[in-house]
Amino acid sequence: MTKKDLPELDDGGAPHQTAGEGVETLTTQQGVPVADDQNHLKAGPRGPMVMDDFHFREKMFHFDHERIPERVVHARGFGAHGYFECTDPLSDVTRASLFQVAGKKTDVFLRFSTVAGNKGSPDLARDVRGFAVKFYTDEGNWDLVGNNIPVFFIQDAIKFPDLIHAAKPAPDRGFPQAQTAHDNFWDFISLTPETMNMVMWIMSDRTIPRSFRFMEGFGVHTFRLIDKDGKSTFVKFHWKPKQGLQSVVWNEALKINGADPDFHRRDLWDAIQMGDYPEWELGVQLFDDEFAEAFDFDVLDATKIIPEELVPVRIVGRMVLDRVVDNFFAETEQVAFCTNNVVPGIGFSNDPLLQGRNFSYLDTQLKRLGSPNFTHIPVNAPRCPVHNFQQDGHMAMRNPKGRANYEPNSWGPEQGGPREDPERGYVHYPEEMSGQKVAARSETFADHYSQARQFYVSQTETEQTHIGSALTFELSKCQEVRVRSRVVSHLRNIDEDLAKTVAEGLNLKLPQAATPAREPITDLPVSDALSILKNGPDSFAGRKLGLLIAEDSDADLVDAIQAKMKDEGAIVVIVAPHIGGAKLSDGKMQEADEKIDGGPSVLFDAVAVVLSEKGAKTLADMPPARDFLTDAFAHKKFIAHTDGAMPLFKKAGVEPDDGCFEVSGESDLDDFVSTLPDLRFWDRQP
Ligand code: HDE
Repeated sequence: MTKKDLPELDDGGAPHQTAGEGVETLTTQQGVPVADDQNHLKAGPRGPMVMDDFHFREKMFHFDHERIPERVVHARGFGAHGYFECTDPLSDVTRASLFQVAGKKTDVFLRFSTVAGNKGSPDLARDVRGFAVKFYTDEGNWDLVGNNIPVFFIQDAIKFPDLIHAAKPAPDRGFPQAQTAHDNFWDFISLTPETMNMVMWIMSDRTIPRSFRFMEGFGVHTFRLIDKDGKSTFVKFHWKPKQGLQSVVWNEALKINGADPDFHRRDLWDAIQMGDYPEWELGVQLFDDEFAEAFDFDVLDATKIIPEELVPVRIVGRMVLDRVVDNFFAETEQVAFCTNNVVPGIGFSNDPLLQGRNFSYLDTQLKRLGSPNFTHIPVNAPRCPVHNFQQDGHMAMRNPKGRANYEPNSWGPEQGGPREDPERGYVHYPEEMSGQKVAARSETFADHYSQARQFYVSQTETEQTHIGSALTFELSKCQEVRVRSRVVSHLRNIDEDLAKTVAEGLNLKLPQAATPAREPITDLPVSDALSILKNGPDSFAGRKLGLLIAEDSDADLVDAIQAKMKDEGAIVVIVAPHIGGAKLSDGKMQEADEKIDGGPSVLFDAVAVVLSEKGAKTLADMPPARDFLTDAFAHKKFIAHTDGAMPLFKKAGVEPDDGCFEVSGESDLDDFVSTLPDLRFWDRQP
């Protein structure tokens, strides 16, 4: 086919468009204009390739090398730009420049992720979410590489490769992908009691968030803040979403993965593109050596939290995400977080997990990005001056200027390059050190069950049920009875009822309790901050309503629902039997956003079924329409519906309850709308 053989299109999508009139000229990487990008160079139209074709060879060579190794963990991620604004200066405890003055803004790049799945895995896998923030401060980049859960599985970094191997697909068969519901994972867990607190968190709805926007973030480890006189204060970092906390239910998660495997990244992209910028508050828990000494657990043990009721979270700033990336690969894929990226005023503790991470992240960037010059990639480059004598290497974008690439030198201020700055420079906290060189675990890390219990008893009854069901589900996927049994033997040290529920769910004889290394504390107080449902939203803003319509649906009601949702700051997605829409009661066509089989109710936070009797009868014969309703009902969503919708309800076997609101006009909508911030009608729970 030559260019002139290509068809003319009348919608501007001409496939043979050539440069000119505002269309740039295609060039090679060398900038040479390209004349033909449809055919490679041949010896005659039907002949073999001629190797002179530098354009073809360069294009194919570049394509062949497009992939870089995906992250060994947290491969699937999604990033966005924004800013951090200091609201309550921390100058009393740190010299870090971003915390000195209220109102000071610092650019950030945030990457959310799942941990276990590969780059192409679905968003709603039950998994911990990464919450990694790069602050481009004016004294260098600070990376707070956190998760949406404040504790971790293990206490010492040396066990990380084992944990991850156990969680990832089994080496002999290469599956299962992006899930922990398999023998290897639970085998490792059951033999590693320090994971028990984390097990409670991962079996809770924290690991099936509704969206990145509705999750908390945590720095996990204890860090140090260091003031201008060198005094250190311990700190734990917290991100609190302004949008409130929200998760999906498990059956919904499974279905979302089929309906929209990109559910989370699409949600963030849409919110930012619509100008509904997600926001988090940054909070700190500050404490000193005295508190650390007196605390029931070791503050260096990343399997423990410090309850907010014990050390309150002081809000010191806000982060707003207001810009999507220009290019996914250049930014989200190439961003390189390193826990050892700290700035003056922020320091490390001796948490043995953090110490190991400080080696691992730098090392992994070299593997992934292929050069020590990964800091030259724009998303990784600091936005403050960078001067040093490091040079060369693959892909160097900047090298020392002038004559000197060593120090000391005598080439003078113009040619001699930069020098150290004892005043402004980073100084490590001069912690006293003593002791033997040992591969050992401190005795103070030995309590594995007390905080697991505290987490469990801090949940609402609904949430406790979900934890029991999740454990039963995951262990049901383990084929080895000994693995199931060993996990239940640990649960007995956490909560006897939970252990019984899971054992019954598995048809398992209740095993003996595992022998604890240290007797658990069973009366740690309830901490409301640990529950999602106790920290839900106070409005329906930023949520989605699925509005199901068909032929003859009440036009006024459709308008009224859309107007109300707009007032609430929520989004309406119109679902109809056909994507072209449906003719409403006023004879006008209402366009649809989704055809019924592409817009299942799992994608929405609540639904309205506005149907005429005729429309309902048509939909009653369509399985996806029946699923729309039965799923919304089973997932305990609030449902507004017209009387006309009843034929669909009947056919779907749904009997309206107190979570269903019959509406016939605008004035009926208030009850429904004021209930929406509750998000689910939990009383429907069987
Ligand atoms: Fe990571 N982790 N991790 N991790 N981690 C990585 O770094 C590692 C841990 C976390 O969006 C890797 O660039 C070790 C805790 C996030 O790019 C790697 C240990 C927490 C991300 C690595 C941990 C995290 C990573 C893989 C045990 C929460 C994604 C690719 C000591 C506080 C960052 C990469 C992004 C990524 C190592 C444990 C969070 C291999 C050795 C605890 C959010 O370096």
